[in-house]
Amino acid sequence: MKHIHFLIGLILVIFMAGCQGTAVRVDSLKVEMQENPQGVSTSTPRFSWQITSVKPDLRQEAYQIQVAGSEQDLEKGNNLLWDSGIVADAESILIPYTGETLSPREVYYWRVKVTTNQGETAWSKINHWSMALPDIAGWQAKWIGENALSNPGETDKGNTRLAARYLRKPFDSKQKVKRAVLYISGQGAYQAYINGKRVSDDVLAPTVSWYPEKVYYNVYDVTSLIQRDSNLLGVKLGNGRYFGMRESPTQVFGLPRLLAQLEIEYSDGSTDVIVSDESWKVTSRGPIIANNEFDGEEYDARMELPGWDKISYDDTTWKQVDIMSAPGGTLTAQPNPNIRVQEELTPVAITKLTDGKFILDMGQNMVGWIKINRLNGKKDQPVTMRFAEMLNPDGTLYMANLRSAKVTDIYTPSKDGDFSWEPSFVFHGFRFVEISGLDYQPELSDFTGRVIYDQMETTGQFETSDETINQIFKNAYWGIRGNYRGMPTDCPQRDERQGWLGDRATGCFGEAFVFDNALLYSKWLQDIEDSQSPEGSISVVSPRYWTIFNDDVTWPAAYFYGAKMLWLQFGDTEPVKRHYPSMKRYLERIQQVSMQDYILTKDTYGDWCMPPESQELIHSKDPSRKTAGAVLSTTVYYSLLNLMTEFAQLTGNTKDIAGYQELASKIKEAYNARFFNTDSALYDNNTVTANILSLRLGLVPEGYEQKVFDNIVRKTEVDFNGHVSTGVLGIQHLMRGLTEQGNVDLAYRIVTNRTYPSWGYMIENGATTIWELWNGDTADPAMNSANHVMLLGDLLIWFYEDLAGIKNHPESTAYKKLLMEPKFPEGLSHVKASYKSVYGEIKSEWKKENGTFHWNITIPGNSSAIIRLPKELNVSTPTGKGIRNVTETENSIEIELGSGNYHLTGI
Ligand code: RAM
Repeated sequence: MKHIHFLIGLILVIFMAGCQGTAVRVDSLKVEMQENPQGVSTSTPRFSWQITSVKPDLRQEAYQIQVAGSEQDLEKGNNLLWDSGIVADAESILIPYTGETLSPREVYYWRVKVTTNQGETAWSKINHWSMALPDIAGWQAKWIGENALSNPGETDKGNTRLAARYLRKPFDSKQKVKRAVLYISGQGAYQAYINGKRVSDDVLAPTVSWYPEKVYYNVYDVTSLIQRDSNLLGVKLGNGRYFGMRESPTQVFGLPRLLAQLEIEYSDGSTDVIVSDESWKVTSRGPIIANNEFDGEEYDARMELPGWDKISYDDTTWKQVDIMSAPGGTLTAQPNPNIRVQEELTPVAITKLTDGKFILDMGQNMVGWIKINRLNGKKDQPVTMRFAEMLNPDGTLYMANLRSAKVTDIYTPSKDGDFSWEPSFVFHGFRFVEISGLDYQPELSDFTGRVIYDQMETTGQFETSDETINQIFKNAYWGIRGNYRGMPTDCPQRDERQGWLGDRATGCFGEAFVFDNALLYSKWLQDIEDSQSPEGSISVVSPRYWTIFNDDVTWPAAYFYGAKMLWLQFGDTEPVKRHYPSMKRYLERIQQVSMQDYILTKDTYGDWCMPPESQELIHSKDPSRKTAGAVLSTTVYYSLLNLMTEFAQLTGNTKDIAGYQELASKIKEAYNARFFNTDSALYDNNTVTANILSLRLGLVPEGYEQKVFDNIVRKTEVDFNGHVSTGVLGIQHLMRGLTEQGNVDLAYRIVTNRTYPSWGYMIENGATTIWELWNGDTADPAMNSANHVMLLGDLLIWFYEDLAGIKNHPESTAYKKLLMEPKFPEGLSHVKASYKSVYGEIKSEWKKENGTFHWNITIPGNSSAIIRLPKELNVSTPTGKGIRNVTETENSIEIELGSGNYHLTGI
């Protein structure tokens, strides 16, 4: 763009879509960031809403929230528990409740009304939420299960093996039910039924946790499932992470167990409580004879228990349940939504192998499982499915990178004829499925790929004129959602699947443009705190199913960066407040054990997964490519001190600030004395990572920035021929770093490369997700997943902030105010992006076409934007509604826009 001189005439078009009247509306009502949530545990739930108008420049000036115990009361304004009154405030997200004390279990109704610069809204529709049980006093239920390994082959050693438990409890409902609520936790995972119907579509519930500290339970309104007189509550219990997949290093906490409390309120005001206790029956001799997240599920239809989940079933052969010990952690209402089936795929091809097996191709590396819609089985002849991400050259499954994970689902028919089936307690990461045990060629429609991840909205779309970028975005999209399972995991396929911190340190920001991941990440930060050692060490895998206290810095940084992301992206300051003390403890611990002469010495993983010198290696052995651990630890620790300064300000811990700043400046001085070569303006051995971390994290002495940057560019262009040379650490800063110092063209070259090493090279080699290694096609399979997201670094942030110009203004959080300053790399002619922020959907689409420039922008209600374009474009001064201000500086023109739709044209 800088090469083309546009004369931009700015035409403002306000799309008066459906231009009936001038009504201002308030909608998208949320409590604790969810619509009508059940089981809220905070005593001060926070309210959010969005406002819209057909006219531009909509601003909230005041709001009024009302809360009552019933819809009728709220409508009439009677017995209000909270009437905020008219509060003169522009804020429309996360406003905390300050009314009368809320009671556990109760349902509350709320509405909001807003005064804007365009007039008042009507009262919003009425939404509701329910409160959780009181922590301990609320529970009368006991943990129950079957406290034995009672089937052949079962073991809690090595590769664990255990059948699912089936539990049942008949109960009567004497009257007409007004409200029935099920509070339930089944560890590791449960599926609950009332009278044969699932209580929800959630799968693999509840969310994972560090059980010795925290145990989550779910809350479901089951009123409609209860029938008059006799009822049956049935629960299937799987192993999940509680009865872990491996005895070591993954932990086995104990045998599965259930806690359930069904509270019924009748129309006459009387109540009943059905709880898990010794009156329940259990069997582990059901059809799910094994379920293990790494190894798969085995289903023996000959052992089916037809009707076990209905009242009429005869359970005389079942045992009385055992009372089990509590897992230990605090019982807490789950704050984040559970996993669900979020999409379905039909396979694209079936091939027959010479040995009679079939290979299904899903056309996409996905995470979930295969649902068999209809297959013709033979009695006693198992149908076996194995899962893999890639194929060998001979068309068989490539299983070498799965390590000890057996990834095998088996269904054994009880009779000849059609059957359908899907597993209950496992998932796989796969594109290809090998099917054996069939005597005929099945059809594509016999199978459905069920794609699973945490229930959340897709918030971002992104498309450009460049096909490589588009496919990278698509691969990222599949990779990110494929690795959300109550925690962000490293990978979904091999015998690992852990919440590795380092993989998400910066990635979490980019992900937050594409997915509404706020509740997932705030829950994961709690897992990190729950996994912290008494000394303050952070486990680089959290929840610490693998306990690894390295006392290094680069992986634990995700704890701090994640909290900052939630604040910046969603406006949620709670995580910073909640975790401030434990973050501080960690920083102190690191000073004690790792800091020598103001250099942080401990580091475990280096610049993990940088491209090695030879393509079959996993890690480079060449010292000139490796960045010193102390460089990584020290620069990142320095960034944490600066973050803590911001956090201290936010949380009122201002007395800590001087200490952080003093330490930071000593570290900067020591670091530069030790690693900075002032003559050549390079750090240590001059890796791109060493230089870019120093530059972006603010350690470069004033005046040397350009020279350090020049070294980065030279190294990238000359030594690596315009390719990436960094691993997981450097890549967190590379794209933004190159761009903010003025070389967006080099960033663009890196992202559009199709040769090694690059994201495009992965695509060139058939990737439909992002690889763990730049050389994932040639490296040792010992650590080579085809579905990791850590190498995305800051790429998605760059897509949104720099290519689309969707960026927070430095003074703003949650995009209340944007600074839209798209960059125009040579060769890119079109970018179309959208992001559903907490205030509403932001859109940016620009196009360069035959010498003209077009930019469509949408700014949601109650937010605003400053757009900044280079002066050389000769932008003419715009006028019109929604334009708040125009400023010209020496090099740029800045236009301040209120909410609305705008079309800019340059000629
Ligand atoms: C691998 C994981 C993860 C990484 C660690 C250090 O085993 O897959 O991606 O964070 O190592």
